[in-house]
Amino acid sequence: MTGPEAIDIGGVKIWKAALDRSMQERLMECVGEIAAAAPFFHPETRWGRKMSVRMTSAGAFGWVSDRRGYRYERRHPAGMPWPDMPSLFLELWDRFAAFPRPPESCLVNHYAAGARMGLHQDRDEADLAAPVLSISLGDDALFRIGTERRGGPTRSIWLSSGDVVLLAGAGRLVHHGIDRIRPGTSRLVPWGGRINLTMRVVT
Ligand code: MD6
Ligand code: FE
Repeated sequence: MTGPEAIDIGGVKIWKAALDRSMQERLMECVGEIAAAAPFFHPETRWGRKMSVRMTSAGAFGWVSDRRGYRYERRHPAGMPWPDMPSLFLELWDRFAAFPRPPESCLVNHYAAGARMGLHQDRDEADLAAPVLSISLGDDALFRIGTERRGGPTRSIWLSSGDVVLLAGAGRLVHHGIDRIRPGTSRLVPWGGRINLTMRVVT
């Protein structure tokens, strides 16, 4: 049961307002526990620039970036293993991604005012047939969706707290990014700003 019909933009499925406030609060409790065990950090790019988004992860693998480039790792940059994937995240995976393999990583992104994420493809995973599921929590964000080809036309849609996005099938490799958030549009996130959860099969 996924709830109301999904919007389809270039193969990307978007369920607006799919998660109610109490589910959003339960997800934020999970995020608080993950961040307590594996603190948010500002990854550095290969070129030595700090990303504006802060990140941490849960599950067997986490996404990291530093001077050596970006990749999945079994440990947080500070050395601890990533916290377990919360069972609530697995339930959402079954409900929206409906893919036979469970997610091995949940990347947790925090956007404070001014943070953004450039257009990119998610293609660091070994099995590109496995979908990527994304959950938005907190402040509204302007999500840009392009095409599989770099430099193709793009469309933008505002994502709000409780919206669910699925990159699967024809939409799995489209370029996408966050142009900006609208600070103060939600009070869900205790630190303010926006949290995005992305669950993936990595191996
Ligand atoms: C974000 N999302 O919403 C950035 N990736 O903050 C992503 O990069 C993303 O929404 C893969 C699948 C869905 C996504
Ligand atoms: Fe992405």
